[in-house]
Amino acid sequence: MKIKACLFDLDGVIVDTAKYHFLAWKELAADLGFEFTEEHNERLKGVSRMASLDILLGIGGIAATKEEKEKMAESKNERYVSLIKKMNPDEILPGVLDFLNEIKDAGIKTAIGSASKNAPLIIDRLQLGRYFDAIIDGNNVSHAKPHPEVFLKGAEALNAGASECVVFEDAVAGIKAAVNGKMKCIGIGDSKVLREADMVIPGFGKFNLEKLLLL
Ligand code: B16
Ligand code: MG
Repeated sequence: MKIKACLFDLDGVIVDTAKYHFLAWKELAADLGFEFTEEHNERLKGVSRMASLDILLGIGGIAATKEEKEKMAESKNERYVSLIKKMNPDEILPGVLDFLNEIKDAGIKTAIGSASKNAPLIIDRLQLGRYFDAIIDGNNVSHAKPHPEVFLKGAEALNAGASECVVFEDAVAGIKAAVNGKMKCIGIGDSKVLREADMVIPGFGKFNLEKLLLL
């Protein structure tokens, strides 16, 4: 295929922010009087903030009004932001920078396609701004993954057609979003979980442009 653009999910692909989400959700759950485990946290990957809160409240068996939920989400986000503010470029996942440099040199356009409303702050903390031609995140979309909106907007911003894009995703909902957008998709993680991806890699460590072009 002719690749004009690569669209990258953020958490789990470029950086592991799931550990910070976990700490912040765990504190909220403790305030509410129940334990939130790492296993529970797996269910929140790639899921929007409010949908994540609904899952967490379901685990705790807690009912809340819309106003209460908004306060809880705000307090979780304050904790989360205080953690990600301390991030630095050393936290970029292995192989990511080499791969970004390689595809930029080859003239391939790049965009972030993330559910996170904090994506601009994270990109700034990681000093990755110059590597991305567009950032589409939770602030720019009205439909969460598996709806393809975030990737379709990314393609549009890069002036690329869906058939010219490759999506990099770590979450099942994100892979489905790429499939729904009729885009090729490379899963980051376990091929038994990310079944709908066109190719699955454990990370960018041993990945390069030559392998991308095999798609
Ligand atoms: P925020 P991604 C997602 O990022 C995370 O995987 C998910 O756990 C989080 O709830 C979501 O962003 C929203 O994040 O609360 O910062 O808006 O994987 O889509 O880059
Ligand atoms: Mg992700």
